[in-house]
Amino acid sequence: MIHKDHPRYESLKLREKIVDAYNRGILAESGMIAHGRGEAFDYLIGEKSTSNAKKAVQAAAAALILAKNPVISVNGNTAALVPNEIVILSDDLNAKIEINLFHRTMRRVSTIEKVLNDAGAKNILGTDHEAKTLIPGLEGPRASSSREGVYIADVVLVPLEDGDRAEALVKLDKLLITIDLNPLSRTAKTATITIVDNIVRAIPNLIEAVHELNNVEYSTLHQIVNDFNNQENLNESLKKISEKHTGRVKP
Ligand code: PTJ
Repeated sequence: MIHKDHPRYESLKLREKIVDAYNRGILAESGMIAHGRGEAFDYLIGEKSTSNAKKAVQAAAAALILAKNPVISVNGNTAALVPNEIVILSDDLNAKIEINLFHRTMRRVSTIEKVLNDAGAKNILGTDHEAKTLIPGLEGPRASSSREGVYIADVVLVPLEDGDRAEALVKLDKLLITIDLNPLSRTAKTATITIVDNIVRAIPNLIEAVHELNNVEYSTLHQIVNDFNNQENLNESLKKISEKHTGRVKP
C-alpha cells in the first residue's frame, strides 16, 4: 500500500503497474529496465509535461489528423501503462492499432492482444494470424510488420521504440512520431516528431490535442507540422533539464 502523501506516489504507482504487467506476461524483462531508464529522465524533467513536450504533442496531433493511414504501434510497456488511452486515441483518429514487439513471443503477442481487446480495441493488427511483411534492414522477429498496418502506413506513432526500428521506418518514408523520455536516444533523434514526456501524460495530452485540432483547417495543420523542428525541440528539452538543475528557471 502506497500512501497518497508519499512524495513519490505517482512514480511508485507506475512501478507497481510495471511489475504487475511483468507478472502477467505483458512486459518483457527488459521492459522493466527500460522503465527504470525512463523514470530517471522523468525525474530530471520534473515529472510534468514541459512546454516543448506540449509543442511536440500539437505537431503530432496535427500529423495524425492529416494522415491518410495512421497506425499506433503498441509494445509491452505501452500495453502495461496506457491500454485504455491507446484505444480512445485510435478511435478518435480512426487509426489502426498494431502490436510490435522487440522481444516477440507468441505468448506475449496474445497476452497483449487480450489486454487491448479488454480495453475495447476492435481490430488489432500485428498478431500471429495475419499476413506479415518484413521491414528492410531489420533482422529477427522485430522485422515483422502487418501488411495492412505499419507497412502501408504514412504516419506511425511508435512510443518507446528502439533505434534500429525507428531508423528503418524513417527510411521507408514514414512520418514517425515517438514518445521517449530520453531526448538523447537514437529514436528521439531519428523520429520526425519526438514527444519527450512520460507516455502516461503524453497519450492523454495527445487525445486532448486531437479534440482541439479536429476541426481546424488542413492548411493550418500542415503549418503546425511544417513549423515543428525536432532537433530544436530536443535541444530545448536538454536545455530545460540543465536549467532546472542549475536553478536558473522555475519548473
Ligand atoms: O515490449 P517489447 O518487447 O517491444 O520491448 C519494449 C522495450 C521498451 C523493452 C524495448 O523497445 C526497448 O528495449 O526499448 P529501449 O531501447 O530500452 O528504449 C526505451 C526508451 O523508452 C528509453 O529511451 C526510455 O528512456 C524510454 N521510456 C521508458 N519508459 C518510458 C519511456 N518513455 C516514455 N514514457 C515512459 N513511461
